Amino acid sequence: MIKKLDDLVDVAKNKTIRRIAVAAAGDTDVLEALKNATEKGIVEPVLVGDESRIKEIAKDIDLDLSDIEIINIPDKHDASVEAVRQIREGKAEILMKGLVSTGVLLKAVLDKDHGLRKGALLSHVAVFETPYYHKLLGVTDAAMNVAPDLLEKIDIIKNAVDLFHKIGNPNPKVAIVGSVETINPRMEATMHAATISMMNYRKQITGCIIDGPLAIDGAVSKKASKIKNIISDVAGDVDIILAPNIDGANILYKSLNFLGGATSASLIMGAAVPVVLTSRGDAEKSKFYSIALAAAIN
Ligand code: COD
Repeated sequence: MIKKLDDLVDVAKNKTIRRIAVAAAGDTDVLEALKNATEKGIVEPVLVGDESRIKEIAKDIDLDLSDIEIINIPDKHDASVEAVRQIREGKAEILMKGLVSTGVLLKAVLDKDHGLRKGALLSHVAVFETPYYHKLLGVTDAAMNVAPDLLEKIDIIKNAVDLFHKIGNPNPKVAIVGSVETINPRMEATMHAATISMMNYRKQITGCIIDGPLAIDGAVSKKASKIKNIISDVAGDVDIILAPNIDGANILYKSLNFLGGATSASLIMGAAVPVVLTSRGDAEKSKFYSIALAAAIN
């Protein structure tokens, strides 16, 4: 089982080198992360974007472009469409977001005729390593599904569980979190949590152990769950946190990174290939680990 983000690098190194198509690649952090991943023999980039800007940055960061393909498309929308086309034509096996807004790239990915949908719901999963938690911690969905309904939450859990299976955890513990541990019919998230937990208990959702509603303290801390008298296989030992909506997940994601001393790796799951989708504020290291995660599971 993968215990640290560095382990992802070792797994990825032992696989065939993956080609990664980067949409709007003219960004210093993105090119730094790709340089690092290329030097470690994890990926082979295809850079789609503004060629003169890419060359300028490459010079600044000492990135050797002689063996790297560049497709000169300065427009960010068109660059996203082309990067997706590279995947569809089998020229690359991982897609990465560069300096383009999440919405623009995701629309290219979701395009009915020319995108990368395979029938499943697509969702974002982030995996964190923090000194304040005893193992890797998944958080979903901080970047794609804005206000998931009950069925979408089940699909979001399945995508996160699929990712954890792929990194060697055969039965991850999932906490559906909100503000309370009790069911309040006025709080829809608690009704969703109770329904999904019972579906898991009745084996309608398998491959994981789900409990909710839980508040975040009980989910991550054995001590807090004891004080609150919560009897649960998940409480204090959670692997994956499902937030009630994009705001909750995004606040948790950024709090872990900016206040919780965490480093993360994140992907969009559920598409034909993994999509590396980090936010502009993420550190280069997180972008690098996201590439390693995509290569490790692909
Ligand atoms: N999985 C699969 N299919 C989807 C999904 C999904 N998650 N979302 C939409 N679709 C399909 C729909 O069924 C439809 O067929 C088509 O795609 C278009 O759907 P719309 O009109 O609802 O979606 P869009 O194109 O307007 O927007 C989709 C986005 C993902 C861009 C949108 O949901 C969005 O903006 N999400 C938040 C992105 C964001 O701002 N993140 C910020 C944090 S970094």
